[in-house]
Amino acid sequence: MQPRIDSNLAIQGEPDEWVHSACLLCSNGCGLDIAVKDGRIVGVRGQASHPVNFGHLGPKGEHAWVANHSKRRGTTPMIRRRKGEPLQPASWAEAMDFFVERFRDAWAQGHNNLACYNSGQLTIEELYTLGKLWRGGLQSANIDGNTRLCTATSATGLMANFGTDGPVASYADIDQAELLCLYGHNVAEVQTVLWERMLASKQKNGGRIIVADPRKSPTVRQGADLHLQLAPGTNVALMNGIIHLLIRKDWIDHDFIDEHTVGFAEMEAMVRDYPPERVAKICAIPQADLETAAEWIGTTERFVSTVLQGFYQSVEATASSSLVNSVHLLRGAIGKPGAGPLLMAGQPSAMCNREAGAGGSYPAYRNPHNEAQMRDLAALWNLDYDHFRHEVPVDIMSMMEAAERGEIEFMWVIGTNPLVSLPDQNRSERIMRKLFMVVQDPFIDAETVDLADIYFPAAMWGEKTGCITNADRSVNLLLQAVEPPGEARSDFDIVVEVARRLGFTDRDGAPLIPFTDPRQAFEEWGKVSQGRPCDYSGMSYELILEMGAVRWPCNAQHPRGCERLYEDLNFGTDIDYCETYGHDLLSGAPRTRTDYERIDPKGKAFLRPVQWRRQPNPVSEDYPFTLITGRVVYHFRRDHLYDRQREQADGGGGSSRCSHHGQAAGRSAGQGPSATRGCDRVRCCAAMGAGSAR
Ligand SMILES: Nc1nc2c(c(=O)[nH]1)N[C@H]1C(S)=C(S)[C@@H](COP(=O)(O)OP(=O)(O)OC[C@H]3O[C@@H](n4cnc5c(=O)[nH]c(N)nc54)[C@H](O)[C@@H]3O)O[C@H]1N2
Ligand SMILES: Nc1nc2c(c(=O)[nH]1)N[C@H]1C(S)=C(S)[C@@H](COP(=O)(O)OP(=O)(O)OC[C@H]3O[C@@H](n4cnc5c(=O)[nH]c(N)nc54)[C@H](O)[C@@H]3O)O[C@H]1N2
Ligand code: SF4
Ligand SMILES: [Mo]
Repeated sequence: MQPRIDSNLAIQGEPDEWVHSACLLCSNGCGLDIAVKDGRIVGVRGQASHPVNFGHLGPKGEHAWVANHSKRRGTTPMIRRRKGEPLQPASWAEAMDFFVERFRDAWAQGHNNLACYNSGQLTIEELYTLGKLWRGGLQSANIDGNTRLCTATSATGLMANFGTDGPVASYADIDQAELLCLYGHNVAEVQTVLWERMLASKQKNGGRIIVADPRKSPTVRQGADLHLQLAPGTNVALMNGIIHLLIRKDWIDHDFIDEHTVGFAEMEAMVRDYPPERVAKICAIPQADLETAAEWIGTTERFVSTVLQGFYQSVEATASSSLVNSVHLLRGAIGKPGAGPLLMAGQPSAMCNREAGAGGSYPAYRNPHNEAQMRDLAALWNLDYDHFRHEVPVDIMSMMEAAERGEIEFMWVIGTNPLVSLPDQNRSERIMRKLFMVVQDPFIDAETVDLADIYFPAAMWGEKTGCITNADRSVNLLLQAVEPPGEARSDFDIVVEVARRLGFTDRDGAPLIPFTDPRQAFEEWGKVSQGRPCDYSGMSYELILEMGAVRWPCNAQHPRGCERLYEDLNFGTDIDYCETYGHDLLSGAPRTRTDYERIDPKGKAFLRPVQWRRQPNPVSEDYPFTLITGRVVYHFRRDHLYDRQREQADGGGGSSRCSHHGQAAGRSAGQGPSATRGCDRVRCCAAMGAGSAR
């Protein structure tokens, strides 16, 4: 992709300062600089040398900063002393006292009476600190991230084959690939800059693109050479059909399979049931399309497969995603330039959520069932192992069920909007209304704030410093550019303050959270992650600033980061290294260490065969539609744009101009809250790969 500096500036002339940062609106992590004038953010420009985006920005990256100026920003803490009363402004001291009082009350009923639900929107410093507070201080497993709704499958799918989480290939492989397979990934709308990079690769390499999606999405329309327009819910059948053909045509790498995998005989036996005639019927696609897909995959050396919500948010999510990994293993197309699976993240810091241990995993992909790994963590945190409670992670849906049964009373929500995004909104609302809710969000009008008993106003992007890891393991550093509005404070500062007030200490009585600024937290995280797959021990803020972004692992062996995992073909499956002992893909039953001992592949990868099952609720006369996921490129909240317009009317804003075509920014009304359009410039972007205006 050729460098090009996209920008959106609301002032004439130069700002006072350009501050190094990255876009925080999707997992692509495009590098940009924030323009600051008179202490306010007035625009952004892409970083031409950034290894992710080479200066390109999509519509969201260019326009997101407008939201910082929203009139709906929370500027003071609020508390609701009794249910039914309105939220009242409070000082930080008052709000913190109230927090600690109610936290302790709830804690008196047991450590599992509290829950923390956080986010793939926070920095790794924040997530690490929060995870340490919860897992090391309160020692509760009731902590999860909204990543659970998003790309948890990416983690489980990777663990199923490779023993640990960790996206395998990187964007550098996309540049070199001759074939890109996009499984349930509408990249043209959701990661517009990655799409430009894919199209550039296709052009340079004379490559091809296969898209598996029930819809003729913008990705299909703009770039697919083959569209597998499968019926929703048939991903497993599709993958089994592809694997069937790869084996039947002998497009597989026998030496690689023998030396580096286990499970081939079972895989071969299972996919015999998936001849193309049958699979074409199940998936409702032409048999010739399936055969073409298998042939391209079977005869192209350098190919990368991406996977996103069309697989993760469909039935049999882990199984179908794992089968994509298996295709790469069968072809020996992994761990070398231009070849590998890239199970995508979606949210900007879903990766950090998984790495740091604030979601459904322990810090640095540690296995809570492995005593040595837990001893190691206790030692790093200077906790007494004999009293270090490390229970099996609990997911948010299980926490909601526990809350429904009255077993959880206190919930701390940070950087997510569960009233809108959790499944079954009515039930979720009913449950959350019963709880003591702490909601920490930059926006006072985030729906979940309505349910808050305490509202903490959070600083947001541009107003705090910290690192964010993108979908291909590239770690960005986002520097603070401006002060947060009013009394808003960073999530980092809030979590540190909570830990101090709750008095969490290590085994020597020293504060459990000994640091007070993000850099110190980053350094501690470097030590805690050392020796694990997501090893940050060789990384520093300085290195990230120098390189633009650094891919983990970054350590003595890879002092400037690592382009792709498993180049040595040693996978993370060894019994003492793996993140999980796994589970049965059909029944979900977990495997114990004893089960694993019998199958320990000691660094070989698993091939995990799995049968396709008819989805549990197929269409019927009474229920004639299947609803599926489908994002749109224009993704702004109406009121933020409204505020901007008002600001311009007030004379505070200046004008926003298209950096390519000089068009003035506009706003289309009446498209509903999440479909307002940023500017006509977006249309120009769309023509270049940012999806099409609807
Ligand atoms: N503009 C914009 N960008 C975003 C976001 C946003 O909200 N707006 N959100 C960010 C986040 S958090 C995420 S997770 C990513 C999501 O990024 P994507 O996963 O790419 O986006 P989706 O539109 O959710 O789903 C992708 C495609 O899956 C298809 N699909 C549905 N069911 C099936 C199925 O059964 N099989 C197959 N093969 N495909 C199916 C849909 O038709 C859709 O085109 O986007 C990120 N980027
Ligand atoms: N029906 C349906 N439901 C879905 C999906 C779907 O496709 N369809 N997709 C699922 C997916 S993939 C995802 S990722 C989830 C997303 O679900 P949510 O996590 O609810 O998504 P967001 O709207 O991004 O909410 C993020 C919140 O964090 C706040 N925030 C932003 N920056 C900061 C910060 O620095 N600090 C703090 N404290 N807060 C901050 C924002 O103001 C916002 O309120 O939804 C899931 N639910
Ligand atoms: S592709 Fe993602 S990270 Fe890049 S500018 Fe767009 S929203 Fe931001
Ligand atoms: Mo997501």
